[in-house]
Amino acid sequence: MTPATTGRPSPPTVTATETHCPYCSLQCGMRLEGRRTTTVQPWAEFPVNEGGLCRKGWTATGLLGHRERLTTPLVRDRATGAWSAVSWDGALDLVAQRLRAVQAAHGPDGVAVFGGGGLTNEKAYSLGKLARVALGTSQVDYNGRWCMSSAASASTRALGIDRGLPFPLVDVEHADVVVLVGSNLAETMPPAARHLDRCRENGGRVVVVDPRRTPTADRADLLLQPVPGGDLALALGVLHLLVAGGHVDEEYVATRTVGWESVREAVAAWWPERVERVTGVAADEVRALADLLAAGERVVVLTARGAEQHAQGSDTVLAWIDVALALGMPGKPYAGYGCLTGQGNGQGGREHGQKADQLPGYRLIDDPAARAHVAAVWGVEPDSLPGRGRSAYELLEALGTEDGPRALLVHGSNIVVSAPHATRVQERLESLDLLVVCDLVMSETAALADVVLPVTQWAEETGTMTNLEGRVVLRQAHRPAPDGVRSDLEVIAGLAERMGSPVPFSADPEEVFDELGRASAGGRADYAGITYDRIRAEHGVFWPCPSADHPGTPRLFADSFPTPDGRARFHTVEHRGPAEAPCGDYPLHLTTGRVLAQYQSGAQTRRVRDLPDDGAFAELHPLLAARIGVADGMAVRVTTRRGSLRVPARVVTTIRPDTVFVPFHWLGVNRLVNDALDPASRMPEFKVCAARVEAG
Ligand SMILES: Nc1nc2c(c(=O)[nH]1)N[C@H]1C(S)=C(S)[C@@H](COP(=O)(O)OP(=O)(O)OC[C@H]3O[C@@H](n4cnc5c(=O)[nH]c(N)nc54)[C@H](O)[C@@H]3O)O[C@H]1N2
Ligand SMILES: Nc1nc2c(c(=O)[nH]1)N[C@H]1C(S)=C(S)[C@@H](COP(=O)(O)OP(=O)(O)OC[C@H]3O[C@@H](n4cnc5c(=O)[nH]c(N)nc54)[C@H](O)[C@@H]3O)O[C@H]1N2
Ligand code: SF4
Ligand SMILES: [Mo]
Repeated sequence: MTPATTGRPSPPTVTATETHCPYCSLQCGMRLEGRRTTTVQPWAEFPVNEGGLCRKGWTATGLLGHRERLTTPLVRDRATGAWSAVSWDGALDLVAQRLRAVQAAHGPDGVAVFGGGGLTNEKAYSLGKLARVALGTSQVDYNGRWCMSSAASASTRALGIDRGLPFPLVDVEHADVVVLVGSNLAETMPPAARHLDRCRENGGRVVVVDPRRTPTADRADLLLQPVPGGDLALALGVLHLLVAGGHVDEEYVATRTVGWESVREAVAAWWPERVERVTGVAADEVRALADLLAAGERVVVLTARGAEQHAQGSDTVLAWIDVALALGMPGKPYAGYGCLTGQGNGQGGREHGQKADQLPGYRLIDDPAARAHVAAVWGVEPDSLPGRGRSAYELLEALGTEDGPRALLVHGSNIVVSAPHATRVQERLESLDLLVVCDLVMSETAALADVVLPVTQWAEETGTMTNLEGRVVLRQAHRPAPDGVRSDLEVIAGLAERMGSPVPFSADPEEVFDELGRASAGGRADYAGITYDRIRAEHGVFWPCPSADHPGTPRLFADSFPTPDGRARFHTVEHRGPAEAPCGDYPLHLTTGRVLAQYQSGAQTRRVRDLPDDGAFAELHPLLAARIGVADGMAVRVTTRRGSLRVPARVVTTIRPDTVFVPFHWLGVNRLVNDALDPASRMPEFKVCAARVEAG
């Protein structure tokens, strides 16, 4: 560059920013270039995705300068439905005044807060603090309850800790067998599939358990297609065969675990033919899976939403952890159990206090020592902190009821699209005295609000995310936010001040991260030794990382488990099956999930021009289609006990004939979905309910 000799002004310096994708838990590294027109470039050195991105990642800048971006606070007149633009001070004053009125009439718990697993750690932390310190409410929870909470609860009980993967993702390349139970990662985290492909190139085998033959299954060696909700029984059947064949690692079981004897007895009754009757997986296929596992030196078992989003989700995960433990895998190199978390910060979002029962550092809110530690960091009295609140769905169900909250603040969730039994949830939202939604765009939930506050998005702000490996990464601001937009941290700080918070709230992400580090110190998810500079220098830092000189912890469990006696726990669990069994009126299973080109409630990706948006559809098997007289592309009506939806049919041979699949990225299918909850995790049963399908 020689501007002096040409005499022309120098071109703008092209500085790339190393950052991470705004969507899923893989948190693929990417470089952003160009300020006004920002483009995505590969960041090949970032080890999780090595420069590879999925279609959503490549097109992520499509929402930055989008014409539907909200750029001013809006207030809705309930009588006319009309929106008016107001100033930030006007909007925040109004919200604070209305919140105070609700609390004066209904007490502190009259106000509730709903967060999201897509929020940065700094935001999740500040939101939990806003609830506990500035609002004094116990009523705070988040959409992660719908995501990995069953795996979180099972991992904590069995392994003493909840970190999605206990090893870096690349470790799967060296496994002999990888079992994916209910994950369609070729569509939900496509760059992760390269590690599985390399596992196979290295001689390893990949097994997929899914009622559909997905693109992930197409890349696998073995596909088992159980009926939705059959995964627990399948695990019991595998354990039965491992016992019968003498393949249990007795030494590992004796030295590193407790509770095996009662599992051994319980699985005696799960011979392969019984498993076939319950799950629809042929007895020989159950045997084939058990044989593969028995022969593997290094076995990795991974669960995702297919196995977890059930009223028995946490028991199902416990059963698959039993399989991994019986084989002696957790703690062995290139082996073990892991959960593929989902949202961008699905992991960190559940560690720093936006969950109803939790304080930062994965501490429990009813533990006196935890309360004392966090209260000291916050500068408040431990007794001033409220107790445990309602879980996400229970919170939504209680809104506007006799003893439920009357006002709700939403940050980072499009509830009316993504919550189960969505008609009821919408009714509850409409019954509130005040609904405030912070979002980038007018989501379906924001459209119901009284006040909408427009916030910055990923490339316009800095903050940390914790990916599915427990690796804390840094999303860095690349370009300025549009005028009129503020960050969630600024909104939270502004509200805290107006609510008379006894302590100040910082809106500077690095300052908040530093405080989060202190609040998490000594907790299970200890971030005390992590700094922005370290993250930049090290391609992320794995928690726990208690001090500046600690290297971080990429791999867990080598010597012991973080349980009181250092051993992992087997759990004896029973197969109950889905909360709604098929019957004469509703003879089929409805299951729901994702497609590659859309993300979650679709609020973001449906607005990205370069992503296909074909609307919802129902996948049905040709046998079912023929029975109801429907051809590919014709309309069908899917009906459950809660509602009905008209969508085009996609007739495919890849699904079980007794099962229908509808993606949830468009408003509608969640009106049909059951709100039965898992008793331990309070996760709803998104993955199965009884349904009927007719030509429509
Ligand atoms: N393209 C895309 N990618 C995403 C997301 C997105 O919205 N779109 N969201 C992100 C988030 S938050 C999450 S949580 C992850 C989810 O990632 P995944 O868990 O991979 O996604 P799902 O499509 O919900 O479910 C996976 C599979 O479970 C199968 N399934 C349904 N019922 C059952 C069952 O009873 N047993 C078994 N074994 N399988 C069953 C479905 O057929 C489906 O193929 O994806 C992340 N990545
Ligand atoms: N039927 C069915 N339903 C499901 C599932 C399923 O498999 N089947 N999966 C469930 C799962 S796993 C999940 S994770 C949920 C997800 O469902 P939602 O909670 O609805 O998730 P998103 O669509 O990601 O919603 C995020 C919202 O916040 C906005 N947003 C994005 N970033 C920010 C930010 O930084 N700050 C603020 N204030 N707003 C932001 C987005 O524009 C969007 O409107 O859906 C669940 N619902
Ligand atoms: S896999 Fe996930 S993190 Fe990676 S580019 Fe796609 S959506 Fe983004
Ligand atoms: Mo999720």
